Amino acid sequence: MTVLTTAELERLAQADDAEAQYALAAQFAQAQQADEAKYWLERSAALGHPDALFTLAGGLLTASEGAVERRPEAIAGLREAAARGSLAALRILAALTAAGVAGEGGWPVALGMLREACERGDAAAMREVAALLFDREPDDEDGASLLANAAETDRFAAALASRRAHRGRRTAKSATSLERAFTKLTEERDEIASEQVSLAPKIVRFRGAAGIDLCDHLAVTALPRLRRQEIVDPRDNIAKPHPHRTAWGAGLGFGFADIPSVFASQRLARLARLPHEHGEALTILRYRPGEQYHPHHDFLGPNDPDLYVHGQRIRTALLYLNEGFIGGETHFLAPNIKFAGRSGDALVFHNVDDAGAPDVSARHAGLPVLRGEKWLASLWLRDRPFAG
Ligand SMILES: O=C(O)CCC(=O)C(=O)O
Repeated sequence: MTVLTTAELERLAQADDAEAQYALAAQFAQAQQADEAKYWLERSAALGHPDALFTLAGGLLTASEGAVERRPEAIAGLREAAARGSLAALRILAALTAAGVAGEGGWPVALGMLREACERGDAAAMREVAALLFDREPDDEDGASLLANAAETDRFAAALASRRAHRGRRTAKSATSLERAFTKLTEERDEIASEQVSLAPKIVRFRGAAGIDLCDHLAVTALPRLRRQEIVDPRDNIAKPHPHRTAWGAGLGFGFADIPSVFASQRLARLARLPHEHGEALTILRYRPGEQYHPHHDFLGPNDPDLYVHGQRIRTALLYLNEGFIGGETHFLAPNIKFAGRSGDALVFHNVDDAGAPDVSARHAGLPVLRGEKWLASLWLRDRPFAG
């Protein structure tokens, strides 16, 4: 492989070589020269470079400001990137379609896109399909084969396969049938049984709400994006790190959503008996020893401006992604209820009473982890569709 010098790249980029423009943009981005990176990315995208189109669209989806307003533009960019061959764009479009924010068709259309990505050899798409198949049947042969294929080139798939091996589950190549795999994904599922834990506050537990492979998928893919969690400072409404909330987490907003995270978040919304559109971004949390979430309410107080913008946070759904750690229970203070979920268990609680008023009895904490790591997916749900 010939490695071009920056001067050679610049000469080619000036001569409208889209590949060189994209490579130059990457060099500037790495050197933290954001304006130059943006300039070359935009020129490369204007010439139809699929990765440049994808990077620009992804940037719009994850922007800290204006992401909602510019979502249609981002989706149009993803569509163009996908049409020009970006499988990453096709995969995100599948997730956004399943989430109902990128056109009509929902899951059937989303699965069609994911299947196309698999047919075109996309390892990440194969890994995502495997997570859904294992959620139905942990020993699914097509899932095992897709994950084994994906693990050859995809580091997340390799990590997931090794976790499966650790649990004594096979991940081996066999004759995969995408037709059979995708047919299984459209079959009806049994309802997940619920158990009332408490009436005041209203807390409901669901055993085995998600398969362990799906839980692992959420944790493993979130790992590189974890950052210290923050709390909104009521004095200036700016989120900041705070000693009351020391876990690390990653919000899976639309720019970071994938098919398994949309699937998990829709399942949690269903268990909470609210439309998925009411959910905020699913957040993956990791607590290491000593980390905790001090006692707090999830409802928004009357002085919180967000209450008037996005509505009340009426329910919380937690999915426990692992087990085996010591400490770290979810603790409701009065009545005194401590909950240590097993991998795949979910807990749903109401933050408001039947009249919609804040329910102070739902005050809860994530107790400090004493040994090991606790992994959790958390979904806060509003009283109206959450605009993001
Ligand atoms: O970590 C826990 O068990 C509780 C998490 C929590 O309090 C929340 O997400 O609101």
